[in-house]
Amino acid sequence: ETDLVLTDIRDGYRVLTLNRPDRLNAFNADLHAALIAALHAAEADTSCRVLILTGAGRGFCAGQDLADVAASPGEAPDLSGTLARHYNPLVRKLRALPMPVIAAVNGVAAGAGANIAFACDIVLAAKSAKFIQAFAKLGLVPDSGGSWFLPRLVGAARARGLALLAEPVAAEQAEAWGMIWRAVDDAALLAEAHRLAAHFATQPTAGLALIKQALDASESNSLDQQLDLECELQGQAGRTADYGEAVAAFFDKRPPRFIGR
Ligand code: T3D
Repeated sequence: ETDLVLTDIRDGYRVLTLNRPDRLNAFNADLHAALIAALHAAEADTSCRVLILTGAGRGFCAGQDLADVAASPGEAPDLSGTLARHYNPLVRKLRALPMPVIAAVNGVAAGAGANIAFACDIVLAAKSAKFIQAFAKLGLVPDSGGSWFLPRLVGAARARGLALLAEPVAAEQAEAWGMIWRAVDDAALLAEAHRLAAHFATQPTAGLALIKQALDASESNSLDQQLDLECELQGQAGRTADYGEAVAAFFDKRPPRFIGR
């Protein structure tokens, strides 16, 4: 059987490729299990300081595999169970990983597939890629964090339009709306993702992980709480070897050599 998630180990980072191309990399339980295992393996590898998440074939991810639902007609599907067992732990893991995660959206990202991209730290998309909040068309609710990410990324008016109309948004529109970091030419997508990953792999990883934490917490903190959190996180950042190295390199007038801790 083919690997549902391909792992390509590079110098300082890993590329994880969702690999069910004939279904546009739609999620079934096996793909979920393979992806979460690949994320745990990446986290356990201390030499891995960045992840790229992309899709095999012409799609990034078409969300939930609807064939799974069609397979048991007449039976009420336990969607809460699927979210609780699979999608929610996946989104939580992506947010909590102590390293930058780059989504390289190579083609259509629909339903949970779109929202899993938004859970990543930097979203690059091929210009031919589209983002679709497909849920409304199925009578479902944006999940995998979609109802949380959308208003924060694009504002209330656009979030409502996207969620209720379920119309595709092209990559360049997504960039213009601030939904993603950048839309790039199709042929340049992977090269750009590798360039960014190679850059991050030389950066102060522990500090980057603290930045992720600070930005996530800011979504629900008051300014007062956030100032306290910045105090605490900056204390931790200041104790990393990389901060010492950055200051030493500054005065030596040389580029820093970060070890990620
Ligand atoms: O279950 C729960 O717990 C709830 C969780 C829900 C999370 C969700 O993600 S709900 C949203 C589910 N996803 C969708 O509704 C998207 C369905 N797919 C589409 O609308 C279209 O496929 C796309 C717009 C994504 C792409 O369109 P197009 O024309 O480029 O490709 P296609 O021909 O529709 O798809 C190619 C093949 O992939 C096709 O198979 P075939 O005919 O070649 O054998 C198609 O059936 C298959 N495919 C695409 N998406 C899915 C899928 N198969 C199963 N599940 C899919 N989601």
